[in-house]
Amino acid sequence: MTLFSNLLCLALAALSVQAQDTTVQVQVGGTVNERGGIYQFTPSNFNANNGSVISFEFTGNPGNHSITQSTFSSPCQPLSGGFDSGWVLIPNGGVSPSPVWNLTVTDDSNPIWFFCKQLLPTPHCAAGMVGAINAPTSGSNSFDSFLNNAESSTTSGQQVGALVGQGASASAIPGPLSSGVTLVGTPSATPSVSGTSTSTSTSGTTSISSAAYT
Ligand SMILES: *[C@@H]1O[C@H](CO)[C@@H](O)[C@H](O)[C@H]1NC(C)=O
Ligand SMILES: *[C@@H]1O[C@H](CO)[C@@H](O)[C@H](O)[C@H]1NC(C)=O
Ligand SMILES: *[C@@H]1O[C@H](CO)[C@@H](O)[C@H](O)[C@H]1NC(C)=O
Ligand SMILES: [Cu+2]
Repeated sequence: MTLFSNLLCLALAALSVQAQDTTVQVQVGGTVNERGGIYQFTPSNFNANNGSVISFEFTGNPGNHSITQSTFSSPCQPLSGGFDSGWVLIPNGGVSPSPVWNLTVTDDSNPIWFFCKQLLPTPHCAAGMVGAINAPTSGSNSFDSFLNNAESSTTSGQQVGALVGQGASASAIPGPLSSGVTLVGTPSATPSVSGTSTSTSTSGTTSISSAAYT
């Protein structure tokens, strides 16, 4: 190898190391006129290496959404011991800056499935508000199959989860919770061991003028 190609190899190695810790920005919720409408994560199907941060931005307004871990076979049921952001209400017109929830991938060897557990005014999961990290690109457990499962779901669970999930974890609740933003069902710091968490703690005391999320 020449000196030049050695240097090139070193530079490429440095680049590929850097590429392992990426940030993926995902918009939570949309608007009526957007392709896909209100009930969506954008992007909803992507890959992220171990150590990558998924930055969920609560931009959809008005919106009252969650990022809640589920499983391939039960897309609209919170996974016991799974991650959960809680419901974050964004008033009509949005807020600046939008609240963000940072989720770090801690195991990229298995797919990570998630959904929005909001039921108002209609279950968002069955409306297609689901997402996947590191899902197979094809086959019986691809993202498209997961989405189909979600869209034919007749029930949607609402258990409160934790910051720490399976294969991905957050170290903080969504923030900032500026004026007009409300967080309901604050996730616990550690995973729950049973599937039926009884935690109903809430935080965020600011109220908004519109009573319900339409
Ligand atoms: C992923 O990274 C975490 C630290 O963020 C580390 O604890 C874990 O062992 C890593 N897992 C793999 C499979 O590399
Ligand atoms: C999310 O991560 C970004 C980049 O590190 C940081 O600036 C921001 O404060 C984090 N937000 C929360 C709520 O943890
Ligand atoms: C947001 O959704 C949660 C869960 O459905 C609900 O408890 C809360 O009242 C909603 N917030 C508003 C302002 O509608
Ligand atoms: Cu939603």
